[in-house]
Order: sequence, then C-alpha cells, then structure tokens
Amino acid sequence: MAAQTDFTQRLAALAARVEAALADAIDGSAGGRAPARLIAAMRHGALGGGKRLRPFLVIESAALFGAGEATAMRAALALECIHCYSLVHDDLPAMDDDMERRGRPTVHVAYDEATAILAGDGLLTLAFGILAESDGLSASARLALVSRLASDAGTAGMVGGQALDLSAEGVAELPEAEIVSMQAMKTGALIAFAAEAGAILAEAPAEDRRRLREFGEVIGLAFQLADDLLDETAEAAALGKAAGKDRRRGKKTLPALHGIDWTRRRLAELVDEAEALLAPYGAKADTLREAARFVANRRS
Ligand code: GRG
Repeated sequence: MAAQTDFTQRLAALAARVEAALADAIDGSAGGRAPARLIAAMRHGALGGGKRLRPFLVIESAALFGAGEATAMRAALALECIHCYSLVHDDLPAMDDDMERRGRPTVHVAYDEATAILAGDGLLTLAFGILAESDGLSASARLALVSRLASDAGTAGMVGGQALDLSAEGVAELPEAEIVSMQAMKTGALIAFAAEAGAILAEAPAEDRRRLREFGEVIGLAFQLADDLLDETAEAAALGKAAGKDRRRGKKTLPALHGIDWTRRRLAELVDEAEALLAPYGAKADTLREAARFVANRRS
C-alpha cells in the first residue's frame, strides 16, 4: 500500500513536469505562424489533466538503463502528444462522439470540429518534430524512435487498431483472439512503445529492448482489460464512465465475454507475467513493477 502511495506521488510529480514541458513544446511549435485558436485547441487537448502514464514508463525504462529524465523527456513528450491527439480524434462525432474528457469539454465541443481535427493533426506532427530534435540522443537512437513510433502509432498499431474497432461496429460478438489483437494494436502498441523507448534511447542491448517491449505489451493488455473492467462494473457507472456509453461494444470486451471474476484473475496473471519479465533487473526495476500493479488496479 505504501509503495503504491509512493508510486502515485511520483507519477503526479512527473505529470506536473510533463505538463510544463508539453506546454512549452506546443507554444513553441509554430514560431508564431499558426492562429492562436489552433494553439489554444492543442493546449486544451494536451494539457490540464491526464495521468501521464506513458511518459512515466518512458522515463522509468530509460532510468533502468542509466539514462536520466532530461535525456528521456523529449521521447516521453512525443509519445504523450500522440496519445493526446488520439484522444482528441477519438472524441470526435465521427468516432466516439464524446462531450467530455478529463472532466472538461472535449476539444470539438470547446472549439469546433474542424479545429479539433487540426489540433489533433498538430499534436501528431509535433511528436515527430520533437523526436527528430531530441538533443542528447544519437542520430541512430532518434531514427530508431521515429521508426518505432511511426509503426506503433500508425496502421500497424493504434490507427490500425482503431480501424479494426470501427469495422467491428454492428458485429454482435467478436472472437476472443480478434478482440485481443485489436486491443493490442489500438491501446497496447503505444504502451509497448513507452516501455521500449527508454531502452532504445538509452541504447540498451537488443535483448533488453526486446524484454522491455514484451513488458510493455503485457501491461498494455492489462491497461485495456482494467479499462474494460471499469466500464463493466457499477463503479464505472458511478463515475459516469461508460456503462452503455460505448454503443459499439456489445460482447467485444473480455470482461463482457468472461465476467468480472475471470477478469480480475487474468489481471493478476498479467501482473505476474510483467514482473517475471523484469526479474533480471532486480530491485532497479521496482518502480516499473509498481507501474504494472498500478495499471492493473487503476480506478480511472
Ligand atoms: C483516433 C487514431 C485514433 C485512435 C484512437 C487510443 C484510442 C485510439 C482511443 C481511445 C479510446 C479509449 C478511451 C480507450 C480506452 C483506453 C484509453 C486509451 C484510455 C485513455 O488513456 P489514459 O487512461 O488517459 O492513459 P489519460 O487521460 O490519463 O491520459
């Protein structure tokens, strides 16, 4: 319990630093050439909330291989820009049509639909600029990060997963393997990138990079499962979180297929798997172990 409290405090402290650095990156992104309204919409989509879990994973995985926060921060920001863009676009009327995110009006509600599309595009593009201009990283590390992020955020990852999800609209029940694979792409790929990115930027050996990637994939599955569990339980309804909100879902989540008890057991197994992958790093990986538990037990 004490460890999780310590973890949430560290996560909150990092979130504040990410928030400040993201604000600087967005404000400096256009060199004064873009309309203030577009920059304001990008700020609305990226700032003022968010757990900043993905940046935390980048920074902690980099720390495992001896790279400090200053070295890892730009990769962390790039990833968060992609994550925030995906939320802005996911909330659009053509997708989930959500009015609220992080307790505030969504970007298309606060501004307008066209501005929200452009704000998402601005954040997406900014991410790759931030990576390309990551002082302190070797050219080969930058290139590896750009390449990996393009694949995890694009058609082989998040965008492809979102498209699979949309194409399953109207389908009452998906085979379990398809659910898992769609979710691994849609939400898992960015989380896998987060864990792997630290190893890439610290120029860790290929075996470590592979291991961190696998750790990220496992906690990516746990992240989505925990999200679906939140939607499934009454607690989620009390938080106004979904319970019927996602009209596309039907029997397209594992908790809907297998029930709540099965889901809790599966989450515990995934935490065990994630921890086993970190075994070679001993106590140095304790924060990443805490992160795995946090992801599986999260309430928001
Ligand atoms: C529109 C290209 C495109 C992709 C959208 C990730 C995604 C694909 C949609 C998000 C839908 C969603 C809410 C999925 C549940 C899992 C998830 C990504 C939750 C939000 O992530 P958190 O909890 O958010 O890390 P915060 O607010 O903490 O940043």
